[in-house]
Amino acid sequence: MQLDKFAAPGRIAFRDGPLSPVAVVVSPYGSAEVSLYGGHVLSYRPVGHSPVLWLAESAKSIAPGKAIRGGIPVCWPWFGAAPRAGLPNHGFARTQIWSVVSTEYEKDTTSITLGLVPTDATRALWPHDFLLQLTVTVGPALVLTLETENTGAAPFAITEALHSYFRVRDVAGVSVMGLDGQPYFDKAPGGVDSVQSGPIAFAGEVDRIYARHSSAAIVNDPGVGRRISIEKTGSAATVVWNPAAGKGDAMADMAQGDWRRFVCVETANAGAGPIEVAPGAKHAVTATIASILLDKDGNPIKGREERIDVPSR
Ligand code: TA6
Repeated sequence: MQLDKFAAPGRIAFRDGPLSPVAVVVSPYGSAEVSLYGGHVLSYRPVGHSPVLWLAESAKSIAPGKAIRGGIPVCWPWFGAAPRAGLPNHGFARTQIWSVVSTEYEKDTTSITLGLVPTDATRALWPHDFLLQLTVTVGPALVLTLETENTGAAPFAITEALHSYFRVRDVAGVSVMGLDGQPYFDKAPGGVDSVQSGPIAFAGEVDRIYARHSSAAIVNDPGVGRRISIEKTGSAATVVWNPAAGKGDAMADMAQGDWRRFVCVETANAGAGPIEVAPGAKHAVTATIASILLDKDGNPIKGREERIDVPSR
């Protein structure tokens, strides 16, 4: 693919990645990297903050067909276990090469839109015509919009997630707020229905689908001294995951102890009925991710966004 026409000095560049080019997206407020392999956000760093996303070392030498561990995998057209045997967990979007549709920048924001369309390989897995587009915008926050369009003649149904891995100092000290009182399905003990009481803590494996949670969640990380807020639209569910030592240390694409370094808070449509997309119709889900620094008493430091000078029009 000819990428030069999508580059803009100081705002959008492309570097080589292990399986595809990686877009480097820069705005006055921060930067992000997006791999065309998987339409996968690898990193996000607001100016003056430490990295917001956790990414495994194994991402540097990812093998074709394998999903990158960390960052923001796109789980689509299904979340979790495959609808029939032999199909990949979390769908196929995260292991396909996407193309660049467009890039643009304004004074405060820089965006890239990637697209995925059917191939013989995707039709063998899921026999539908679609246009899937991911727009990543770096501004005062990181905004991801995943838009599904049914370009075929028959309806189809999807589940999906922006499977965000947030980087934390030590998961043991982290809590996730905003889900108090929400019913959830707990996969960790083998599939139990429960109700959240207070913030989510990570004393062991957590693998939960909050299937009726369409509002914001906050990752509170006193270790780093910040909160990460995740606001969303078009998402009926939030998934929260950390594998803890037992499963985490057994995962081939993570180093020992890596499980301590992240929590996944996923903007999803999963766990309840799937989203039906009629021929010609579109469905969009948006996640807005912001990093908020805390003072020594744990209170948000307001009005402390830092900026850098970048080329403007
Ligand atoms: O979102 C949580 C989850 O579905 C967990 O059950 C866990 O398996 C995780 O995703 C990672 O899945 P992956 O296919 O990337 O290994």
